[in-house]
Order: sequence, then structure tokens, then C-alpha cells
Amino acid sequence: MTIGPNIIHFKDLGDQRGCLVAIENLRQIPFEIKRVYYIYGTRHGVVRGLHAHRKLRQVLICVKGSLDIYCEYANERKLFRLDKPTMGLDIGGLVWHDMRNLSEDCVLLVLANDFYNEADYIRDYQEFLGEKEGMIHAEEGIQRRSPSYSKH
Ligand code: T46
Repeated sequence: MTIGPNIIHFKDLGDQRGCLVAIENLRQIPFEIKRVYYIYGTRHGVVRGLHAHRKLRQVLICVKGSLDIYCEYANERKLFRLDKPTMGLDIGGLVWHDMRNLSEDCVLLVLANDFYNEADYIRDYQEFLGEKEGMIHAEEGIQRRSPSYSKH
């Protein structure tokens, strides 16, 4: 079943000196991290993203500044505002997403469960809608075929 994007909260291990967040494979992050990249220096008004991934799962962390992430998946649309380094947005499955309103100082750190593979990207919105519809119908078919249990 499609599980939508969701926010992960990291513990701040800081003390009177300042803040510290620790992230470990398969602990704070629900997958094995194979790739790390970061986005910074985005020009004012620029919209990034505008694609979906077929298989990739990622956690997006705004370690400095803020941004909005618009997500569309299944029959839902959600907006997530990332403005704390203790928040991560977990995105997996077929989710069309874009990043907007990046502050001038925004640094977006991304932890991914696979290497870069352009073939995993759907960059055409109509193609995304087609694949999403196919997935929704397949899931409805699976639900209809599942046995129903009656109470005895
Ligand atoms: C995503 C959002 C959150 C690489 O060669 N290796 C990499 O690991 C990545 C991430 C990108 N690239 C190349 C591909 C493009 O030629 O870097 C260029 C810019 O990538 P793109 O236009 O896809 O960047 P964004 O900011 O639109 O999207 C990125 C990630 O690509 C994407 O997976 O989910 O950040």
C-alpha cells in the first residue's frame, strides 16, 4: 500500500554549548544510507524537484534555513514546511514533489537509500499521473482480492 511522506523528529543531543543531532543507519533513518547530497545557494524564486521517483526512498533534512516541500501521491496533496534541523521528511514510493520558497541560507541535506540513477526519475507530470493511476488500480485490485474475515 502507498505510504505517504511523513516527518521524522530527531533528538537534539545538545547542551549549554549548543545543538547536536546524530543520525545512524537503520536507527533514526529507516533504511541503509547509500548516498548523501545537499542543495544550497538556490536562487530566489527558484522551484526545484518537480519529479517523482519510482523506487528511491529519501529523508530530506533542512540543516539551515527553511523551505516548503509540496508532495502529491495516491489521492493526496500535502505541503511540508522544513524549518528545523531536528525534522526530516521521509519520502518513498511514487510521490511527485517540488521544493519552493527556499530561504537564501537554505541547506537541504538528503539521505538516500540508493545511488543516483536517472532511470528512476519521472520528470514528466503526465507520465507520473499515468503511473500513479496504474498503482491506485493495482492496489484496489489487491484489496478486493484479499480475504475478508467474519466475526464468530
Ligand atoms: C530529489 C530532490 C529532493 C547527480 O548527478 N547525482 C545526484 O546524486 C543527484 C541528486 C543529482 N545529480 C545530477 C542530476 C542533474 O543533472 O545533478 C543535477 C541536478 O539534479 P536535479 O535537477 O534532479 O535536482 P533537484 O534539486 O531538482 O532534485 C534533487 C534530486 O535530484 C532528487 O532526487 O528528490 O533533490
